[in-house]
Amino acid sequence: MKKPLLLGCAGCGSIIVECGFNLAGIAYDYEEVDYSDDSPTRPRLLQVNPVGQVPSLVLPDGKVMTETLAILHWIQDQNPAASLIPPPGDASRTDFYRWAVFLIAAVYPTWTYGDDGKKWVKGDEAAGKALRESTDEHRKKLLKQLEGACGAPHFLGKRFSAIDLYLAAMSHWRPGAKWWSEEAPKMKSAAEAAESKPEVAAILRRDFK
Ligand SMILES: N[C@@H](CCC(=O)N[C@@H](CS)C(=O)NCC(=O)O)C(=O)O
Repeated sequence: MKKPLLLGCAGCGSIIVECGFNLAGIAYDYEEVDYSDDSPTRPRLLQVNPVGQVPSLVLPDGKVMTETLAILHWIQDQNPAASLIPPPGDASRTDFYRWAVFLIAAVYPTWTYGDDGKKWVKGDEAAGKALRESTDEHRKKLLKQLEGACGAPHFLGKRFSAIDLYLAAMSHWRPGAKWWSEEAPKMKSAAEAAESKPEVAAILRRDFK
């Protein structure tokens, strides 16, 4: 049977989706791409996703899906036993929606616009550096707000969810593990609980040595 094809890059947001596939027991094909402007694989990525972002997923019927949260919903639909999204009627579902969307709509873009800041300010190195610094600071505020909402042992409390996969991946990105341990210890624990799952560890240990 044809498998979904995931375009991703090591250590990027595509690992969130890889963990989701593993937890749902769904096999997928993988194609490594580099989204940088001068990369030889960028044209291929743009062909699939005009925004030039990973993850980008080609479904078995040829349809394209982008956006981590949309893809995680698709994975959950393929295997309703996967514990990525609290089912309808579950008390934690409203919190899941609020904070999962907060992660992708508020937190994730702080890397998108800060990673290579000069790209968004017509190549101006100094303005790019300032953009990176301000988005890095803004992210810390957002993460602290999330920390205030974080339960134990998982973000939603007793229930593991895809939010913990975001935390597991993002805790390896700026501002890094030391900041998370000191400033967001509850979320660091939830990230570690996710990372202790073999399906998640296999991906994270592959990319973050
Ligand atoms: N909203 C997207 C964000 C994806 C994203 O920003 N991916 C990063 C890599 S971690 C990327 O492709 N960055 C390149 C760019 O935005 O140009 C999602 O949730 O999938």
